[in-house]
Order: sequence, then C-alpha cells, then structure tokens
Amino acid sequence: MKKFKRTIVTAALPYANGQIHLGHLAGAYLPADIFVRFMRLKGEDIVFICGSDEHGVPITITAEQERIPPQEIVDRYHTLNKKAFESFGMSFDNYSRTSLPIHHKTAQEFFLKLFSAGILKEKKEKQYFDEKVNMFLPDRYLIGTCPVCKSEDARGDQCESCGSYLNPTDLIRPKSKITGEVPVLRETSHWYFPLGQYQERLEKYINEKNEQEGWKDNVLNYCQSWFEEGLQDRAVTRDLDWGVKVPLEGYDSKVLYVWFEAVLGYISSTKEWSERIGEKNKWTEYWQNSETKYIAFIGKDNIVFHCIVFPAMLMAWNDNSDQKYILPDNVPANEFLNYEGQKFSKSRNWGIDVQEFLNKFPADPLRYYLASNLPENRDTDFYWKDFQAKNNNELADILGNFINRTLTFADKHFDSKVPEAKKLREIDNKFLQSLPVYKKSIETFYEKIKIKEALTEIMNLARAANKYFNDSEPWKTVKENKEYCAASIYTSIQIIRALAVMISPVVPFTSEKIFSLLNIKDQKLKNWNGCEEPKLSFGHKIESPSILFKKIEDKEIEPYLTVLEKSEEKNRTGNTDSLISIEEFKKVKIKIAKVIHCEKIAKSKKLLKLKVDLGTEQRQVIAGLAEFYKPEDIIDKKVLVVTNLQKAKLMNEESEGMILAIEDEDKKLKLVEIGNELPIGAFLR
Ligand code: B3M
Ligand code: ZN
Repeated sequence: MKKFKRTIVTAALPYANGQIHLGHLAGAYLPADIFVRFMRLKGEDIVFICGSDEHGVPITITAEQERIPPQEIVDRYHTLNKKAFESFGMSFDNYSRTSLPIHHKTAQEFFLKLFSAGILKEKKEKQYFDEKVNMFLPDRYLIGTCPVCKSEDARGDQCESCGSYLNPTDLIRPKSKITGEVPVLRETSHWYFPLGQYQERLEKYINEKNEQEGWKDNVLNYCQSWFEEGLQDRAVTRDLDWGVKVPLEGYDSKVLYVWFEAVLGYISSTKEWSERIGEKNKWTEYWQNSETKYIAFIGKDNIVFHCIVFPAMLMAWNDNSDQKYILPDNVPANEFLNYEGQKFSKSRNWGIDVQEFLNKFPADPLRYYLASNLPENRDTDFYWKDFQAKNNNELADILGNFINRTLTFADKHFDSKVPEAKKLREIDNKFLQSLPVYKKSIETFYEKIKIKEALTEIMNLARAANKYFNDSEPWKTVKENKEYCAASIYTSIQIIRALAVMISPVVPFTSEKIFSLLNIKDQKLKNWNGCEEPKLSFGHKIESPSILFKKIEDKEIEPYLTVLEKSEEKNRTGNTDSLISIEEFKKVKIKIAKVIHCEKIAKSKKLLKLKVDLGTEQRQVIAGLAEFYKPEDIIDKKVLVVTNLQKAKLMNEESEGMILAIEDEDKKLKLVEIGNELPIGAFLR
C-alpha cells in the first residue's frame, strides 16, 4: 500500500426523503465509521464527511405524495437522519446538506468550469411533458407498461419487476405519475457530459488504484461491465425547479442533475467543516493534495457514480485547472443487507428504521451484530434471532463475562486495585506475549477494511482470554497461592484494556464504559499504539463490576417477529389494500342508459357534455371522449353509466355519473355499447 499523509473518508449522502434503515447502515455507514475510528485510534490525520442529499426526483416525488413543499420534506428527514446517525454513534466530522448555499455555489462553479472549457455539449431532445401541470416529466415521474415483462407499473428509468433499465420512451402507454394524464413529447435541450471520452483514462485509473489498494471484486466486476457496454454521454441538467439552478442565462427552468451535484456534496461538506473549525482553506489539504488518500464508502447501487462518473468529472476539472482534485483511491462498496430474507421495502412494511430500533435497543449490540454480518462480499440478512444470539452468546457471554469475572475478583480479593504480580508464570507470560500477535493481525484487517475478519479475530482473543482465565484457576489459587491469583488478575486486567481498545471502533459506547470501569482517563491508554502492552500498574484503582451487556429476552423481539408475520401474510395474499370485498363492489350501481344529447365543451379538447336517459330520470354526464368521438356519433348509443358516484365539476360543468369505456392498445377510448335487446334503466348485476 502506498503511504499517505492524511485520509479523507466520505460516506454516501442519504436522500432526505425517508428515514435510514438498517440496510443503509450495513451498506456504507457502519464500515466507514469503524474504519475512521480505527484510523483515529492510530493517531492518523483523517476527516469523515457526510450529509443529506436533498435534491432530485426522490425528494420531489415524496413531496408530491405528501402534498407539501420539498423544503419541508428535506428539513424533516435531514433532522431525523442526523439524529439517528448520532444515536448510532456515527462519528462524522461534518454532516452537511446539499440545499445549503455553500453547496449550490460549489456545484455551480464546477458546472461552469466544465462549461467554459467547452466540455459540456448541448443536445436537443424530445421529452415527455405533462400539460396539466405544465412540466417536463423526469424518468421516475412516468409510469407505464414494461416493454420487456409487460408489468404495468414500470417506471421511466427502470422496471422493478424484471429489473430492466428503461428510457421513458420505451414505456408502453406512459402516464404521468403526478396527474395520471397521458404525457406529450416536447422538445427540450440539455447539457451532456461526454463520459465516453473518458473511458480509457477511467479504465487505467481503476487498474492503477486497484494495484495500489486492492479494490473489491464486486466493485471491479461492476465497473468492468460498464466498460464492456461502452460509456455513453450523460445529461447533467434536468427540467425541474427543485435543485441547483443551472448557472447560465436562459436556463432558469433547469437544474443540475442530482447525481452531478450530489457527489460534489462531499467537497462542499468538507468546505463547511473547514469554515466551522475556523480554517477556511483546510479543505484543500484533503481534496487537492496528492499526499491525501480518499476512500468513498457506498452501497453497491451507487458504484457507477463513484467509480466512473465522479472520477471522470474530477478529471475534466483537473484538465482545466491548476487546483487538482484527488480521485477516490478506494471505493469499498458493500452489497445489500436484507431483512429476514427479503429486501427492505417501505410499501410492503418490511424492515426497520434505525431510530425505531434504537428507541428499543442500545446502539452497540446492533453495531456488533451488523459488523459481524456485513455484506462485504455478498448480500446478507438481518435476523432478529441472530441479533439476540450475538448479543447474548457473544457480547454478554464471552466479552462481558471475561470482564465481569476479572473485575469481580479484583473487587473481592484485591481491594479493587490492579494486584501486584511479583512473578508472572509461563501461562501469564504466554498470554501477554500473544497480544502483539493479535494486535498485528487485527490491525491489518482494519487497514484493509476487512471489518468482519477484524472482529472475528478480536472475539478469538476474548475467547482465548476466557480460556486463560479458566486454565489459570484464580478461584483455586486465591486460597492456595495468592501470588498466582494476583498474576492471573493482573494479566486479565491488561487483556481487558487491550480488548477495549481493539473493539472500540465497533462498540464505542461500551469501550468507554470499560475504560471507566478500569478508571482510565488518559487518552494515551485508549490509543491503538501500545494497547498490547501491560500498562496498568500495581495499585491502579479500578471500579467494581457492573453489567456491560444486558441479555435480550425473547419477549423483547417477539413484537417485531409478529409484525413480520403479518406483513408476510399480507404480501403473500396480495396487497389487501388494493383488493375490494364483494360488499364494496356491490355498492357500485351501474345502469344501462341512452345518450340523448351530446355537445362539445368550449375550451376543452377532451371533454364532451352528454345527457343520458336512465329510464326513470335524465342526467348530465361529462366524459373525456372528445378526442375519440364526435358528438353526433354518440347520440342514440346505449351505454353503461355509474349512477351513484359523487357529483363532480369539470370545466365548470356538473357531472352526475360516469360513462364506462375501454382503453385500447393505442390508448384510445371506446364506449362499452349495449345491444338493443337490453332495456334502458336495467341494472348491471
Ligand atoms: N443519495 C443515493 C442513495 O441514497 C444517493 C447517494 C448520493 S452519494 C453522493 O442511495
Ligand atoms: Zn419489466
């Protein structure tokens, strides 16, 4: 590995449109935090940067759904997520927001640099437009039938049923997600980044970094498949009004594409940090100095943006500036953590938010379980039973037990002090000599971001410590040879300190508790360097033991398992929300009617005003048929009318029912016509 002077670590900026769940933690945040905490323990110069991603369609869609402004959505979720991260023990140096002026300015400067250098190209294209709300529809605002699997709720960018990546124009029968209207194609123009031109340099860059740092196979394979397909130009602007405005005259209805600016959020968050600590230019030491190493922690769904798009953007800047940015040296993307065998899903009520979890359980058992089960190379699952078992059988029974036994002995027999070990036996010496060996291998795993293996090794040490305690039999020696007993307890206390330091990146809250049990206040004794040495000397006062890990009872996890069973049942039998009962269906009254009058409605392209005869009465009905029928073609037709709908007003005209029609392949409406043998006024049963 190349030697660097300092390190910058970023963790993906979560969208501020929902609460982070356990899957997010295991994907990017926990491994990043563990790595950063380890580096700090070693005394390395490191900053840890994150923040909320507050722009883009994920935000505006949530805002539409809740019918409140996007600003309110991002304010709410930024605050909730920041707090959840804190409760979980995330030790960011800065947690920023992409809606801040410092970010808008940074992103606009970046765009202008690429624009002025002539790198961005303008292209005209046709895009779907919703005439009702007068806006262009971003990919995710379109729904329609998937051309591949024919699922009916494919999005304009992707079909979730079959996973195909789509363009909006691929959709069969597209509809606007906002209004349900059929969109029209309209010309618009956007600025494109010529990603394809950077392919060769990107391949070389990834090869080199991989040689230096050893990138993960999943990341390399993913990039390779992008390269094999060939990189394409990518639009960096969008027709939206929520986001960073395109800083060019005449483009005020456009914003920068969220991914173009979100990755720059890492830089603006670092700038914010610099200002906050009163060293305005400090951020350049981290971003524009080749002696700094940059590690970007993300989940696998963000690989292309961090390994390909962002580096290419930085290359483009660097080609045109004297201030050169560093590129990611490693992007250790994790796979996904699933929840009890299935993907996290809000709509299927499958999963648990971080805050909800931490309202019931402390952070450290969760950190420990997730760290031992990180999806480093393949998807893994969160299982409540495993969580309980890890807490009870490992944290409590192995680590907690060793500490508790030792401190109980010190308390009872040595006046709560580190006993004087006049002579260490072979068994004690042997164990103390193994500490540097453990330390070395744990250090190597941490450095290589192999968190699971680091933790396994730490727990091996804790197991060995219990075995040592058993083998040295202090409960016997306390009666037979107190010096031997003193040697065991002295040695065990040194091991506890070593363990507390080594495991502190994983369970930082517990480590602090252990340090206070050991009455360690000196920061030097909490550092990595020297943690393997017996530094707590004779007479050092320590505290009486207290419980470090509370066992988790079955009844504490049962409520969550019950929720799961219910969701499972609901998901298996179909989403009961969208099914109706026969009683509900029976409420709908449909009658045969005859159209006796029909005319156009002035100023409406779509609507016709009809009068229908229901046998016992006549009613006015407004129908969206004008594009498919002339008024004179409809008169005298026998049709079906829903008669017990609430009255509605359309274009200032009252409608007292709905005429049934069928939509054909070309999205044309055709009336459901009734033969002459059936009487007017008859009910459909
Ligand atoms: N907000 C996607 C996500 O939350 C996106 C990451 C941005 S990182 C610059 O998965
Ligand atoms: Zn599909």
